[in-house]
Amino acid sequence: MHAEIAGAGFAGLTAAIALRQRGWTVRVHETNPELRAFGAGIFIWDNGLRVLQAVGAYDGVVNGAFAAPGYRTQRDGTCLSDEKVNAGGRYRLLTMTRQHLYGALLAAARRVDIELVTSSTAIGAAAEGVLHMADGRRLEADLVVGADGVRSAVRDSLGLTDARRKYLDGIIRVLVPRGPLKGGVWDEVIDFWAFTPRTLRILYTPCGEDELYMAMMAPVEDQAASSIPVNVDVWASCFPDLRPALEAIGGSGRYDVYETTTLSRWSSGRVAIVGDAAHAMPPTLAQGAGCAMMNALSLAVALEGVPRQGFGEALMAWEARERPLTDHTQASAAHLAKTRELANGMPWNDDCFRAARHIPTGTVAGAHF
Ligand code: FAD
Ligand code: 5PR
Repeated sequence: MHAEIAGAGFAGLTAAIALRQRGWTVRVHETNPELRAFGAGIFIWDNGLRVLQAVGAYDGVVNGAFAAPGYRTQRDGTCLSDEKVNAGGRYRLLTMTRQHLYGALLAAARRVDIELVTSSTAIGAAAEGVLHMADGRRLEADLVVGADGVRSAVRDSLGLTDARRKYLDGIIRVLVPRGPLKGGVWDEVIDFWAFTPRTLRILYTPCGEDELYMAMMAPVEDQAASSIPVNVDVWASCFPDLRPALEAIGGSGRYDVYETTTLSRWSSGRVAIVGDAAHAMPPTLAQGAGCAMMNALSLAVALEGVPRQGFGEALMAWEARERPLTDHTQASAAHLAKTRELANGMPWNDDCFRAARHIPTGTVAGAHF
């Protein structure tokens, strides 16, 4: 069996490895001239870690990622929740730079002989198993995977998009040196909210020995706080302890808005859509990549032992089995984004953590967890 995959992000690489592990030949097309991740840091919960283990990327991820001892929410200086995570806690949560996660997945992909082509852009697909490329090529495959992100060309060419939504809140994400912010509470993930003197939020996330990821949320109407370069005095007026980190930002940073996508169906004939292309969600539960990797692995599992002519049906069974959890996670994340409920503390309940607690298809319960 042969697969052509559009997009070498977290979803595309995971699908590629999982298919290759099951005997497929796989080619992945990445539109960028380089194989690399964009953006600052990322959270990976238990479910994502299990998938990384199943595709052989776990050791590479653990080595160099950060295991915070706790996850705290603080509002106007008052601690509202402080949950132990990792050792002694109920959940495992590794934080890392996006480039670190990407590097570990890429190394795992290279170990299993996957063809990775850069500067190769998909423009669409056909249900009978064809990936159409920008250079005019028509690539036939037993399976085509659209893992080409929130603006997926593969998805749009098949008319699968049901709804897309952009949110009003946006966020500046930066990576800076930790500097003096180390030890004790500074080793925890801290969700700092301030409502006085103005409404701002910084999700403070150590990502390694010396890397700090900050997700800085400002209402769109607060132009002084949402502009780039970051206005250190404005942000330090709410978070004086973070001044050294704020000063280290310099001219870097980017303001991004949240987007969601839902599809009428995750597949059409021999074409499957995975990751943000299928189910982009607000980052409030930190499960976008987690769900992307789960669905990429379960896609490969769903086709195991299935004869070529049975793929259409197998892909519908895959969606029926896997989609309810993703839909639930996306809806919960959207609710949290809309209500700003996280300002009252992280809801450490089974409803919000259903995805984190899930044993993904294709992974082994127990293992290192
Ligand atoms: P992408 O990462 O977008 O990868 C798609 C790839 O396809 C890219 O390499 C792109 O260049 C390529 N491509 C695009 N178009 C084409 C084309 N036409 N042809 C070929 N290649 C193409 N998730 C978490 O799990 N934890 C977090 O902590 C977390 N934090 C987040 C914070 C923010 C602010 C945001 C916005 C998201 C966050 N997410 C998080 C979500 C996570 O980033 C995404 O869900 C994840 O990156 C999706 O992976 P993907 O491979 O589907 O898409
Ligand atoms: N969690 C994470 C995150 O990056 C953000 C949020 C929650 C890991 C924002 O970037 O609530 O917006 C959030």
